[in-house]
Amino acid sequence: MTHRIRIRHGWEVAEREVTDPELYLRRREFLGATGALAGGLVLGACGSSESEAAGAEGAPARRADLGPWDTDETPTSREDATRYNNFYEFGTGKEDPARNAGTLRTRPWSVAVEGEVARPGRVALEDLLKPHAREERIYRLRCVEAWSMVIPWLGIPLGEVLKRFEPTSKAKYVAFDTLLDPEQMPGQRRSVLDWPYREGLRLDEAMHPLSLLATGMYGEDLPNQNGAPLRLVVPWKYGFKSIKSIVRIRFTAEQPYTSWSYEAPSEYGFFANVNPEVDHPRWSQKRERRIGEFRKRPTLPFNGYAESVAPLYAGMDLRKHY
Ligand SMILES: Nc1nc2c(c(=O)[nH]1)N[C@H]1C(S)=C(S)[C@@H](COP(=O)(O)O)O[C@H]1N2
Ligand SMILES: [Mo]
Repeated sequence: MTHRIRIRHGWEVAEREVTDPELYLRRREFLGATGALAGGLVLGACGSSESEAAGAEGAPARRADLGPWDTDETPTSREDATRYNNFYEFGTGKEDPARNAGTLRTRPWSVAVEGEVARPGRVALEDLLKPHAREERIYRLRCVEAWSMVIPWLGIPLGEVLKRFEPTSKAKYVAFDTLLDPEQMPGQRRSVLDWPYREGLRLDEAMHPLSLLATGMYGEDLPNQNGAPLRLVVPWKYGFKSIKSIVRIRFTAEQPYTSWSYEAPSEYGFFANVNPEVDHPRWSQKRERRIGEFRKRPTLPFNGYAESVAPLYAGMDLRKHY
């Protein structure tokens, strides 16, 4: 891996953050050299939301240090992103994961690869990550509960990892499991969900260059409460699709079981694409509260990534398949 000194991001010197010593002292050296070029074939793919945010004519130029997939919206403070979490394995309160996730042992860690693949097996985390350069991706995260954040992740494109296992022609979906261990994850002692937490994607969604396997955020390794040591980030879907602390990847011919679509089928189905036109049974999804902001802002179709991901759903009735 090569080292690269990154130019200091705007968010690192945001006015409300300069007094935070943790931010002030943060290293600016990142692993991974190809971030700015990776996915360059679809340059400006996030353009719709960017131009919307900036206004049409005379819009300020996009910062030169941003990669093609990055939003230039101000990232949420690291403090908020690591203290306001959903990770039911450590409790259902927003501050429970930060308080309780210290019991999770993230090393050694391995991932079981199963199902419709030529190369199944158990892979040590280091071996899973080794061939790939870690990239930074600044993505919006929209929770189904109508709050949102902007998070600078560190990770590797999911599709590049999945390809290495050589999915068979029968593989149409990919399923992910979180660790099941009530000793390390005290929330699993209560039957809040049918543990382990499980999620899944259609294979073409998983192969989309926006889909990220994240190992870090804010220039450092993931804190446990954010899904260490390995989590999914699928920024055009509601946050619950972005499963944390992954121990199993399974390729399937049929649509896999997913925790939330099973737990609350009246709320969301398998796809769970962010869609301001489809309300939650108990609230509207038209607007969202960006953590750290006062006024609500409109929610964008596919969370602002429509230009690059809408083609995945061509011909599908998005009011039915949500
Ligand atoms: N295993 C597991 N993964 C999970 C969850 C969870 O409870 N357990 N919560 C999901 C939800 S609802 C959201 S919004 C995001 C939150 O990620 P963050 O805490 O890193 O912001 O994680 C998702 N992944
Ligand atoms: Mo969520």
